[in-house]
Amino acid sequence: MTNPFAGQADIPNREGQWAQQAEAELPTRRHREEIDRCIAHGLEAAPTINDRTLSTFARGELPHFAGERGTFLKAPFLEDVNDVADAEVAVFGAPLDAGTTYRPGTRFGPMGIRRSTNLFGTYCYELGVDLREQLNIVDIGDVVTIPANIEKSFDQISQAMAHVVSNGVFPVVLGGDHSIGFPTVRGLAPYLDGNVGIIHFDRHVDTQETDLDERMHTTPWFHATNIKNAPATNLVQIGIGGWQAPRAGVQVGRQRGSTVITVGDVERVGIEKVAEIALETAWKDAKAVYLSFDIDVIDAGFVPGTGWPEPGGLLPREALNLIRLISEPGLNGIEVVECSPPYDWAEQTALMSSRVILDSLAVMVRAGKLGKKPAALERHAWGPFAD
Ligand SMILES: [Mn+2]
Repeated sequence: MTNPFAGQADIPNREGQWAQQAEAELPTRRHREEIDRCIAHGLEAAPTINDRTLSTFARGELPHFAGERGTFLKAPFLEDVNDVADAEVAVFGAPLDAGTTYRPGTRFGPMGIRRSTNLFGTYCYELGVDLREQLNIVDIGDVVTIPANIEKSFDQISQAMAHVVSNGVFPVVLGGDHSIGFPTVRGLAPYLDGNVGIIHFDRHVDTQETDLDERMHTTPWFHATNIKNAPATNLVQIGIGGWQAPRAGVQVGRQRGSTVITVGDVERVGIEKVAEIALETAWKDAKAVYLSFDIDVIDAGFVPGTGWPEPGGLLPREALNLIRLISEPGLNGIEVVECSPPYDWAEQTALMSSRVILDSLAVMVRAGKLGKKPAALERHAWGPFAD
């Protein structure tokens, strides 16, 4: 059918038409170089990713919610992740909110957590530790996640985690919603010569099989504890309670024998006793312990910027003291999840998220569990523009 308005309705010298043609004249060489560099420095994507121009770690333009170059605690940024073995601790972001079932926004979590650390120095008075002096820590940027596909995002996160731990480096993961708890443990577990215990701080048990027909942020421990060397009997969950504990998840915990400690338990027996139980449970016949800290375990009044705020949680002091106690014997990895900057009015949720990581690392340094590898200062300079 011919358009009766053809040739009449058009605008003389239409810019839209000019631009449509002009794009064909623009070069693409730099973009192709960028893709090559992303893959060289950020590794090829997981096998399930069809678009082979994507990498595992974000090093270029995409995705736009990842890859900001400000680093955690202004630690050195490691451009080429193939060199990660030079470091003792590698921080990376898993910017994902495809697993949220209420408030989204955790895809901005890594960015928000890193930015919050601009407030902190590298020295902690009462712990007597200076991380800049004592710890070889680098930031290796963010994982390329696929917002429309949670399973592909999981594959990317597992691949990133596997890269770090297979190089003998201690992983610190900036979430991301709590669905990442499954792919992080899946990436870590194969590299351990024994069982891994999980110390899980949360208001929610997160042990149901699916939520809204998918593996969401309410489900990581169902799937993680299906991994052969990550048994539920080594899963200890601290701070559980309130009105958001789906009964399906409670049933799974009962069947599999996970250990649940409520906020009431913490109040009744005190943090020393709770830490003792947590360590005993997580380390029982295990070779490694992973810390998964959902920031919503802290009372919602202190951490508004989170996906599922639940009033009545731990006080910040209680949470930090627990972190210090459970970190003392040494951990094998840390993740902090559910920090959602769009809901974080005054950045206090991000600040609490970074404090959990900083206090845990500092205690491990003080106890001699970390800080064994000298900092490669010649190669990776500290500072805001380190590159
Ligand atoms: Mn939670």
